[in-house]
Amino acid sequence: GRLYMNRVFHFSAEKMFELLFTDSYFVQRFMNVRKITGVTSTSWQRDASGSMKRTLNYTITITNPLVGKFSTATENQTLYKESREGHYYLVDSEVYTHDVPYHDYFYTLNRYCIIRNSKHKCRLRYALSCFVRLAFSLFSDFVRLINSPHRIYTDVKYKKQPWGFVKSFITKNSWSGLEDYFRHLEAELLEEEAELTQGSNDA
Ligand code: YK8
Repeated sequence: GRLYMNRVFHFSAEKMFELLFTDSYFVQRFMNVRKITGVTSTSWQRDASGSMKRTLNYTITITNPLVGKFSTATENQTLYKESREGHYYLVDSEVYTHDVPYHDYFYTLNRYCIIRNSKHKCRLRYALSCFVRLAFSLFSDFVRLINSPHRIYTDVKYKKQPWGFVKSFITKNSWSGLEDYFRHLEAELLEEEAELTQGSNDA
C-alpha cells in the first residue's frame, strides 16, 4: 500500500467530512466530472460494533483501453467508532469493481483519515491499496495506524493467489487508475479550499 496524501487544508475537519462523505454538492460535481453515474447511496447507519456504515453503488467510466468502458461498482464505507466528531474521522472505503477482468481476485481499500488541526484547519491523509477480502485484518491495521502518527501502512494482498504476471497486471492497472483519480480529487479539494478562504476573506 501507499500513503497517498498527507496535507493540511484550510477548513475544518467537519467541513472535510461533509465534503467527502455526505451527499455534498462537491461530491456530486466531482463524480459528474469523473463520469461516475447512477449513484445510489444508503444513509450512515450504526452497526452492531458501534461503527457507522453506508454503501454506495455506481457505474464508473474507465479510460484503460484493456478494460470495457464501464463497470458497476460497490463502495462500502465504514466510519469507525474511534472517530470523534469535529476532531478525528477514520473512514475505510472498500471498492469492488464488478465488471473488470479478474474482479474476483482483488478489491481496493482506501483509508481516509481527517484530523483537526485547529478551528479552521484539518489534515487529510489517505492510503490506498488492493486487498484480499479474507486476509485483511482490521485490528492489526488500526493498531499500526494509531502507533505511527506520520504514516499509514497497508499491504497489497490478494483474495486468491494469482499468477505472477496476472498479479503485476492487476496491480499496475489498478494503481494508474487510482493515482489519476486521487490526484484529481486533491486538485478539486485545493480549489474548494481556495473558494472557501476567498469567501471568508470577503466576509
Ligand atoms: C472510488 C481500482 C481499479 C479500477 C480499474 C480496474 C482495472 C482492472 C485492470 C485489469 C479500472 C471511486 C479502478 C481504478 C476504477 C475506479 C475506482 C475508484 C477510483 C486489466 C486487471 C472509484 C475510489 C475508487 C477506488 C478503486 C478504483 C478502481 O471512490 O483500474
